Amino acid sequence: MEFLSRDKLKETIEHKQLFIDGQFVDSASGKKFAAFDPSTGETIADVAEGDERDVDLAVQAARKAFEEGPWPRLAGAKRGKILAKLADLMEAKIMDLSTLETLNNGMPLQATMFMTNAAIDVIRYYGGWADKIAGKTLKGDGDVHAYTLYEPVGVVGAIVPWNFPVYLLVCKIAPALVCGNTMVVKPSEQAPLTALWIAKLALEAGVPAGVLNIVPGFGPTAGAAIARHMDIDKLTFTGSTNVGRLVMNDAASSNLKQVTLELGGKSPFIICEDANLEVAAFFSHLAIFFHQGQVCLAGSRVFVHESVYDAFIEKAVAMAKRRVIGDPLKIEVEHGPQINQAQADKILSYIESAHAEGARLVTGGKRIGDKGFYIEPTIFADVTQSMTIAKEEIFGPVLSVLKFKTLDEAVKLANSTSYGLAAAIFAKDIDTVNFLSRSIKSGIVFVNSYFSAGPGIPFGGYKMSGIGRENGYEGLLPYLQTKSVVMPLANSPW
Ligand code: TXE
Repeated sequence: MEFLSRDKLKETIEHKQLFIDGQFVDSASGKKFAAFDPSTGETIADVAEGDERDVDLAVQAARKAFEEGPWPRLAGAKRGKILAKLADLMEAKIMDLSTLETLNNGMPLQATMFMTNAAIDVIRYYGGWADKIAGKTLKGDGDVHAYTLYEPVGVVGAIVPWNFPVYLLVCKIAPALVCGNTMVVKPSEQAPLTALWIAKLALEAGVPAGVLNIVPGFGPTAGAAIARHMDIDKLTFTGSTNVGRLVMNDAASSNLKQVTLELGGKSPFIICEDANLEVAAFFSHLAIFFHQGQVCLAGSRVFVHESVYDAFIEKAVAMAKRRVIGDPLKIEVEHGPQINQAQADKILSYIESAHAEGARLVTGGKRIGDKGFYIEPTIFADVTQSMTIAKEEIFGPVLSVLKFKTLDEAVKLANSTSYGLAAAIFAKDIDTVNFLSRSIKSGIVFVNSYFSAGPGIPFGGYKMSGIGRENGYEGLLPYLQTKSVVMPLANSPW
């Protein structure tokens, strides 16, 4: 497949300003920041840098659109139709959107296409809920008639990270908008470009001006302004556990806005003695190396039964060595750069710590070249629970392989982390599968598979991996207020 050169691609980037009240505008300060291409380290666009003043303008537009505009008052089916149109517009541009995403965040184009498709599925899924969001008739005490109304929460602030800028944006805007909320979104300063384009497509699809506002900028300025804003009713955040704690504090110390958090992970794979090792190695490879390990549910710890430990490592190493590394814009490439120098340095320091603490490197372990931020797919064997790489989120292509003897030991090891986002079990025995899936403390458990969720499956964290769920029916609930209406009931025949 032929693609435009990087220079030509840069020229096609249209939307670099803030998107407030249906218009692209410069920031109040007039400042700009550089968006980079992680595979070269070069600037691809100068983007308007929003701060507290811009967030305030965006909130005013969102508030007006909520209190006075048609959006929350539209029949649900109409909002659904508009979301379906947005999905169609994104689908028509899927190649261009995915290319821009890859240019700005280094995710291999084959993975980006998959994720953009997944994002479109999420929009269609939530569009389908539009005319089905309804309360219940309730049984009160005595002669009482009561029912619940589901109402939109109001103005939603969303803070989005860089690893899946389109997909994670959509996991927030699709459910929030379908419920009738209005929004102020801050994309990551590392990868702000696709969010601006989607805002434009949303306007074209019929989302009224002021309903979806996008303010690119930095965390401590624009991000904190959203978390602290007194007129934002709800905050939804995806990012690091540390910043999750900060924004929750900000939400609490300002107006106690409701908070949903999707944070880090250290997801375990448990590979039992009766597992199909080919299948286990395939999914483990995908789970740790997809997007260079920059995935909240990366399968970064693999616990393998001692009887199949060596055989698993042999397969895992062979697959890692075959991985095609290179320019993420080339469709055959599976492994691109890390997002930036800071993340690459952090990953390399984890690799050093693994050497120092006695883990056995079986493949990878080095930076590749000096242009862009490439790191080899890396696997450490003989990792023990006390080592730093077994405990902390690395957010890079580094797999820790540990050994277990009994299922009880596997559960104990898998659960001995402050995270609880996802897990995988590879086994054929149904009793083993049932025991493990009920014992593991995580928001999602995959059996003999991984990543195969789809928009109808709720996703979110136990423990310090987060609060609340995205996707599925549960993903709607954070964007709704439940109001109970209660009245006396006279002359009821029942
Ligand atoms: O995340 P940050 P970073 C983890 C992963 C990674 C680490 C650091 O371990 O190595 O986080 O990545 C905004 N108030 N994940 O630094 O800083 C920021 O601008 C309000 C896991 O990129 O958490 C961006 O929009 N907002 C994760 C968003 O928060 C603030 C995905 C996330 O940035 C802020 C990404 C502040 N004070 C990283 N400071 C996942 N769960 O998938 C920053 N932000």
